[in-house]
Amino acid sequence: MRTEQPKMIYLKDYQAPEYLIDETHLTFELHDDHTLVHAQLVMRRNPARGAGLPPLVLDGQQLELLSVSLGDVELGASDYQVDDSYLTLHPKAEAFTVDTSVRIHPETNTALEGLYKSGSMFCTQCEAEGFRKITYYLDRPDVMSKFTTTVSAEQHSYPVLLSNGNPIASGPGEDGRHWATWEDPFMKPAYLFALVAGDLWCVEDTFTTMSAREVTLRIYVEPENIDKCQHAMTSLKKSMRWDEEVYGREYDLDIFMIVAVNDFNMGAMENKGLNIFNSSAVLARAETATDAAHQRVEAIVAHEYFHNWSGNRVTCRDWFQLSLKEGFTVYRDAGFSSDMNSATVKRIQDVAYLRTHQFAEDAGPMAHAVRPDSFIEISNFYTLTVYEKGAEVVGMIHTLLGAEGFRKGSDLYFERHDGQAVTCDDFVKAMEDANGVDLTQFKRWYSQAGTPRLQVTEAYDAAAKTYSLHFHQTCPATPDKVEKLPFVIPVALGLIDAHGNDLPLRLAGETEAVGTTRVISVTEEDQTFVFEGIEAKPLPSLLRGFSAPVKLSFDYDRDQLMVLMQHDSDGFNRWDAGQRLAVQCLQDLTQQYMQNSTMVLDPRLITALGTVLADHSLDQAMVAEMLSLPSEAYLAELSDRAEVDAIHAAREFARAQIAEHLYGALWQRYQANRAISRDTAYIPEAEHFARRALQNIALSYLMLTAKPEVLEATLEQFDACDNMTERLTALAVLVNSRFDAEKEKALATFAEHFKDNPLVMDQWFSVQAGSTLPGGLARVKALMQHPAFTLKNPNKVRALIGAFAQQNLVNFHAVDGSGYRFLADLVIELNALNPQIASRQLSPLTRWRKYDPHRQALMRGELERILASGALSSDVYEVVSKSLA
Ligand code: B3K
Ligand code: ZN
Repeated sequence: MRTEQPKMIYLKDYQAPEYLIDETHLTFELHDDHTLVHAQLVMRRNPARGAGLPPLVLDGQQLELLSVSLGDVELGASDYQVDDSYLTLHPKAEAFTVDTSVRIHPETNTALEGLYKSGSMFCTQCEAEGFRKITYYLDRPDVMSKFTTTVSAEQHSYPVLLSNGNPIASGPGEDGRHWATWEDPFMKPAYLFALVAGDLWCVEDTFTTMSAREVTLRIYVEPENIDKCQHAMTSLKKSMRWDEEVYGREYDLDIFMIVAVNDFNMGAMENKGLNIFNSSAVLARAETATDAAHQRVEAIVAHEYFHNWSGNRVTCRDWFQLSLKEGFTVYRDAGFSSDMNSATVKRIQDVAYLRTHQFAEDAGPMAHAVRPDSFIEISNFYTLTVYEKGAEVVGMIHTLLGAEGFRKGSDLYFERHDGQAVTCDDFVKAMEDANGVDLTQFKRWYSQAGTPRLQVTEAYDAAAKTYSLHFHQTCPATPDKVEKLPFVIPVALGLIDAHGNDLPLRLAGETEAVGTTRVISVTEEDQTFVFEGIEAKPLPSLLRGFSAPVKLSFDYDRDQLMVLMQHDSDGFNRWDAGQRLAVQCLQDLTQQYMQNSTMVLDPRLITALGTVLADHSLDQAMVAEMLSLPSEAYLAELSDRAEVDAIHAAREFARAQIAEHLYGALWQRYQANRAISRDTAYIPEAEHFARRALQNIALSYLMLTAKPEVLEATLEQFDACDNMTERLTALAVLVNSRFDAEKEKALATFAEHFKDNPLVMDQWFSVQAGSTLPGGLARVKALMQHPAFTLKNPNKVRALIGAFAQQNLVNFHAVDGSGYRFLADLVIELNALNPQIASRQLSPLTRWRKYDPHRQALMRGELERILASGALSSDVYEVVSKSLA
């Protein structure tokens, strides 16, 4: 906990380090009640900082300093200064060694940062600034060093001792102990350091790289999970091949290891050669993990693997550049997932997520640029903006340069900066230099926060046969800046004729038409593009594939949206037209609810969805996506004032109407797909995901009718299926129904069967936390008393508290403020246990300005209560204080 007001750190204050650490030699002595860490740092003055020998200020927190030497001389207390955060030494020569010994307490570390224990195993999490909780160091990403690590521990409890790089020696020690030494030949910053010790089993495989080197692959897990590693291993091998084929990137060590741990603050961590994963991002098999979980494992394994180049070989100069590695790596993993599964469906899911959550972040008090200018606590900046919007920015560069140009740029980037710690500007510069283009204006995407709005209007001149599209761009003010300069917005578009066909596109000044999808760059506040040779007024299909992260508006009427839904040659825009139609219809219903008038759903939505459902030529995953109405959270994001009760009532009314009117078609597709599922062994592949996706969304609609035959089908699916995808949907459908006896029975059977599998119990908690039936908070509070629940495990917190506060809007926003009070109490408790998790859970309260005055006052009151609650971590302090500002 901080003792003084945390201070803001600014990008503009960046300075290269005063000293460098060429070599880092670490020795860990792990014990049950403490750990001793000895560090020998081979250091020198950074020549780039000029002459003189300023004080050497090493970062260090929560360390008990036992001894410190400079060269061969052990220092006395008057030779150095030490406080809560730093150890200051006074070097006498350009080059020298520093030796420190410290005692730390991983066994009581509940923040899960630095060295800590997850169950019986030791593990580390150092990014961003966790290494300073292990030893005194220059804990900043531009200090890169060659690491050698020796770990010693009691042999029986910790037979496996791992660190980065290659194993070079090991042997027995005294008193039943043993040791192992690892050497990492690649220079790396401290945030990529890792250590693991435990009683672990592993699944082993090999991969032959493009230059015919054989790499050993190992996935380490606790013995009971050894049967759940195959999917991750397959995903790893696919990722390694894909990165060679698509980016020309080869793996560089002789061994690549993944370790699964149960207590982890996020998804996974790309430590060099030794990735540490949340077990939820590794373990997957049919019986225990859903299709979504399988796809998440594949994507995260790929993401962390891809960091070996985008992040490790080329790393960040400072933490303001975080998107350099994260935005780019998300872009890379999305490309991989698109190639492994349905590209359109992947794009739809990513955009739905971005528009719902990142757009909300961009419109809230924590809004920041992809490359922020300042922060108090860097852990708070592992955000949707840095990751997902950052990936969109890289994607726009790809759109502007084309696939070949982009690859030239990425090749140059990796080659030019291998072994360096660089900036987002360096990334863009490589793209510019490889393609001879100027991206100066484009770079505003890195420095300006907020989601741009793009208003499009049309004009058709029948006599001249010209069709003009006018673009007007604006960007709302964000806490950091009011006035924004125009962005470069690549808009992929097409024009559709009366028969639903794409027209060839010829822009004014061109002699012939080029293609039917064109990317135009909107670079000014107001800009018009004229298409020639257009025989009749067309229907525009705008922002195909969501070519830029903007809010595009065009005055489509509902009939036009129905045409786009059926005929747009761009799959993404077909889906998006359906979403726009649904949003319009749901907004009508919301208004009707608020005015206390009878709700009437526009029959065109039902007709449109009926057409989709009847189209057997469409990818079934696409049908499932098109049948999914925009989420309550997205509808809330779209409105100036989020009327949660009205939004919920409107959406539930529409769902019930759809279920009633399309009952026959839904039932037919449900039964056909369930029959195939019944006869087919589970396979985690796209076509099977698609079948189950449609089957499951059909079932969730059907259950709204509460017909006995649907109940029977749900129970059959729950009991007889062989996989978690079908079982969990059946459970969720029951939990959201009024069949109380069946619901309780299913919940009990499920919990009894899976009580020893924490990841499955997480899903059991989530399904209940997400139920929008009345009484949500009481259910969540009761579940917190369940023996499988603990606030110390981040997955449990996310599964129960996160699902409730972030997905169960009607219950969380209960008008008496009970949901807010509950969350604030938890944040105060978590603040002392695990600041990163506390700060993440806060985010629903930060959006208080979106609600009615009564709720605003309640939410603000809770934020003020947190602020006044005593010693806050910098994580929680930053989010609360910025939200109240
Ligand atoms: N680089 C890590 C994130 C670390 C978060 C630290 N608070 C995982 C990833 O993005 O791959
Ligand atoms: Zn990452």
